[in-house]
Amino acid sequence: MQLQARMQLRSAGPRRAGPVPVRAMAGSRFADVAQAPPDPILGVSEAFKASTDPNKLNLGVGAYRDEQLKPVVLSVVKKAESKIFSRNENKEYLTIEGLDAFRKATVDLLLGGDHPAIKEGRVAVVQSLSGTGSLRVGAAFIARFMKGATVYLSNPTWGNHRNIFGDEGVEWKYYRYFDADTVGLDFRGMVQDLQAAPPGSVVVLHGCAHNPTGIDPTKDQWAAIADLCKERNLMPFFDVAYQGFATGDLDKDAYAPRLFVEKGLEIVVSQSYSKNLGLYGERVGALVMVLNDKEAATRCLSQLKRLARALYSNPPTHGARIAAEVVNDKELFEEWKGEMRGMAGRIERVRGELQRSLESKYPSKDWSFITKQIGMFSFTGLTPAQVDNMTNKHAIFMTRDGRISLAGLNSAKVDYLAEAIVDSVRNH
Ligand code: KET
Repeated sequence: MQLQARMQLRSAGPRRAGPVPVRAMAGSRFADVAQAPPDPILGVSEAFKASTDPNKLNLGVGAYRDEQLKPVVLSVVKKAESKIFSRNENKEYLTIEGLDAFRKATVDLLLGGDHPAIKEGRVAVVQSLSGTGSLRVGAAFIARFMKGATVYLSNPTWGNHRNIFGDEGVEWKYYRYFDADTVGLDFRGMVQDLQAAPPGSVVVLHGCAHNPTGIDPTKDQWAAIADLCKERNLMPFFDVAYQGFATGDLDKDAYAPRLFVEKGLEIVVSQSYSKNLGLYGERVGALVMVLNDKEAATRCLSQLKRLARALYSNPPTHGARIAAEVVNDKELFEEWKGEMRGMAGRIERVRGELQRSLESKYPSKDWSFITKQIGMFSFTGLTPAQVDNMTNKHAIFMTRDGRISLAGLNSAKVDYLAEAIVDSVRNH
């Protein structure tokens, strides 16, 4: 519109004398928005930051620390970054599905290189925003293409699973998983619940190092779960956030998803590089669908892209370049395996130290569960009241379900932690 014409339009209304009175706002239009509760895991980090206690210890979030309790940037990551920087690459958008070198690397890591499913083109993969973003894309896919399906989550599970599926409007239910009496897997309960699940349901399985319990099915149990999924036509959705942290070996930790594929099952997998490459803040991960049919994989990929486009358009470059560089380079890959063993080994060592310290301070109680559990966490069985005592009296920050991250513990703090646990168990 011409400027003159616009000015005429503007001056067409009745003329006001003086400035337009502005009425004071009564309050915000959002005054009725309720306060959301702090996140059960990341909220613990916030509380830890706010604490001024000199003895404070953060055993909340699952993030690896060294013996000085400092965050770690892996040596392979630094090497990969210097290679990346020397290439002087641009910051253009990636494609919606992400960096091709990363997509290849991530499927290789999951299935083992040269897997027939890769050669046969029946794997759909989108690089996404770490484990959480990948799970969310998977949840959006379920909401759109598996309408009415119920998602079964282990009881207990990582707290954010409920939000991720719930926020997509996907109905979720628990299947039994943890047996507090044996501090082991309630395999019978798990099988019964999955047998009762309607065909076409989705079963979320932790690929390895179950969070928060640290209890994984045995190889035989995995085989039985796979057979059950086949018989009952359940879709396995693996959350692989700790590959390398269960045994210290990246291949061994991919046992379950590889077994399911070998048995001819179609699987969906979310992968995260937060923990095993220490790329927490870079948000590197993938949503992978290993299917039995190439055309279906092509069409599913097109729909995953459609979903990702509306959620975040396309994924970030830097972390994907790092992961691709490490996995695709033979030398760096070998070095990473060594660093992985180092991280897993340090956690295993403090696990043993904690158990021994507890045994010496409170010998009448059985503490052997601590070294039976695997991965980053120990599920201590502390009640919410006992956890409150741990935090309020001893400045040990942990989640209220009784989980402690052993990745945040060092030898120097083992006795301090053990004393706090004994005090909490005895007196609360
Ligand atoms: N799955 C599981 C089982 C998991 O424990 C986490 C993170 C994720 C997925 C997602 O991580 P991402 O950084 O989005 O790739 N767990 C730790 C951190 C968190 O809660 O966000 C934790 O349990 O402490």
